[in-house]
Amino acid sequence: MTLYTFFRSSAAYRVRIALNLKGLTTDMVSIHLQKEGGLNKKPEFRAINPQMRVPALKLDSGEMLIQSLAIMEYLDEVHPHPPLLPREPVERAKVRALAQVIACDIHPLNNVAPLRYLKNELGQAQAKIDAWYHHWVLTGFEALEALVRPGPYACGNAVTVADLCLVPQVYNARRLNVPLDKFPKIVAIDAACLALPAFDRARPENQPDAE
Ligand SMILES: N[C@@H](CCC(=O)N[C@@H](CS)C(=O)NCC(=O)O)C(=O)O
Repeated sequence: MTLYTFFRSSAAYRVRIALNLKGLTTDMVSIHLQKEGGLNKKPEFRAINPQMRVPALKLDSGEMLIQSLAIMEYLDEVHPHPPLLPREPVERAKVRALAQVIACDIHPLNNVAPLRYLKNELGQAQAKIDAWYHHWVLTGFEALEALVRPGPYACGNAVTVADLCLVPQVYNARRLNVPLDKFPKIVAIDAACLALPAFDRARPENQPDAE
C-alpha cells in the first residue's frame, strides 16, 4: 500500500496511528501542503485525490481510498486486530460520535484551505485568523472534555478511533498555542496514547518528511 501523507497533517496522522496499531507498513509519499502554494493542488495529485487533500491510501489492488475516517474503518474491517471500535452498538456509536466531533466539527474549520481563504480572499489579519482557530478548538474541546471517559483512553481501557482523532487534534492545538489547562481529561488521554509506540512512531516529528 502507499500512503499519501504530510508530516503535519492531522488527518494523515490519524491514519499513520491506525496503520501502526495494525502492524501494517506502507510506502509513504509526502505531499507538501505549503510548498509552491501546496503541492496537493498540482494536477498529478488531483488525479490521485480529486479533493486535493491528504491522506489518501492506495491499496495493493490499485484502489484509492480517501477520507481518514473511511480509511481507518476500512483498515479495521480488513485487519480486525486490535479493534478500533467496540463491538457493542451503543458504545460504537459513542466512539464514532467523539471521532466526528473532532473530524467533522473541529478540524474542517481550522484546516489549511479555510484558513488560507480567510487570509487571501477575505483579507483577514493573522490575529483574527488565530482568534478564529482558537475559538473553534476551545468550543469543540469543551464538548469533548465533557464527553470523554478516560480509562486511560477516550472511551475506557481500549484505544479506539476516538483516540486516533484526539491525539492529532491536541498536537494541532499545541502548535497553534491554544491553552489546554481547562481540559485535564483530554491532556491525560493524549499522554496515555503517546506512551504507546504506535502513537509515538506516528508523531509528525518522527516522520521522514518532518521539517
Ligand atoms: N476530512 C478529511 C480531511 C482531509 C484534510 O483536510 N487534510 C488536510 C491536511 S490535515 C489537507 O490536505 N489540506 C489541504 C488543503 O486544505 O488545501 C479527512 O479526514 O481525511
